[in-house]
Amino acid sequence: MHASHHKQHLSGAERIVAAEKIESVATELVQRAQSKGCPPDRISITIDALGDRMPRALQALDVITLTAPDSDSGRSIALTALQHAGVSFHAARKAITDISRGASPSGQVMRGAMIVDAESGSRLEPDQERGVRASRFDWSDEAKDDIKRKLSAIGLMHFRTREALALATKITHAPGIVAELCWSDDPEYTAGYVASPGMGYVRLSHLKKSGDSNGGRAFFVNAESFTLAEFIEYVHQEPVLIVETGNCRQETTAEIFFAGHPTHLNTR
Ligand code: WAQ
Ligand code: MG
Repeated sequence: MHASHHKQHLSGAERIVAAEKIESVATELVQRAQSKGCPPDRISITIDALGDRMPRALQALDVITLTAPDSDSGRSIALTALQHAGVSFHAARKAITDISRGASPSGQVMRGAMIVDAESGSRLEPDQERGVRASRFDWSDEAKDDIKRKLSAIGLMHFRTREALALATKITHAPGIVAELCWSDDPEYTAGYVASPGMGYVRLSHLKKSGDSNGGRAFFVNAESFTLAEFIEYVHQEPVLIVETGNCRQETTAEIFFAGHPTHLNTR
């Protein structure tokens, strides 16, 4: 589902469901599109048959929250986390700046994600206005119940966390991926995350100030180990069903967390 107002992205959501659930899920998605503060003037729902393409079964990333009481501390920890994941200081800082300004060339929120060279910081997505949209991912019914329970136990009840964790899990399995950075474009939702195959889903409760309607996503890639076409095909087309959950740990400090991840910091 994708909802917009005057061609500006408002909200979107992705599902993988059994054929007999199509009607009820489509209704859910329309309700979702209309629940935004700003009423959309366009809601599109695209329904694709997966045919005999069996979804890839994945386990969700481990989840941890690092203490970040304001957006400055959150962004500074995100910068460190990205460097731990192998993103250069320059590329990480540039992506944070791009998202905070509205990453499309016209300075608006993108509907999809930037693809960023983890070393040089160059933008690689073919359409910088729109970005690339991850699609075709969802939780299995059992894993969804299980993750709701595990996230609730650490105080995380919002559907956004669950959906972002699903997206991040798909993306960390993409060919050539190094890390992902995200924060919401919802002005009231200040939380975001850095995710990588080695670190899991590292959540920060503040990556922007309340009231700020800029948000976005960056997929950092190692340009030597991947072809753009293969990466985009995976992001758009590969169906992923998350059938197993990971660990969901209590909030801790960045110092404690990074001490347990003695990776080389990419300081370039
Ligand atoms: N694929 C690629 N990029 C996307 C997609 C997608 N399917 N959906 C959204 N984006 C981009 C787009 O630029 C949005 O502006 C931006 O990401 C943020 O999207 O643990 O709600 O749907 O509680 O606003 C982070 C969760 C919430 C933190 C993320 O993102 C937590 C969120 P939103
Ligand atoms: Mg949004």
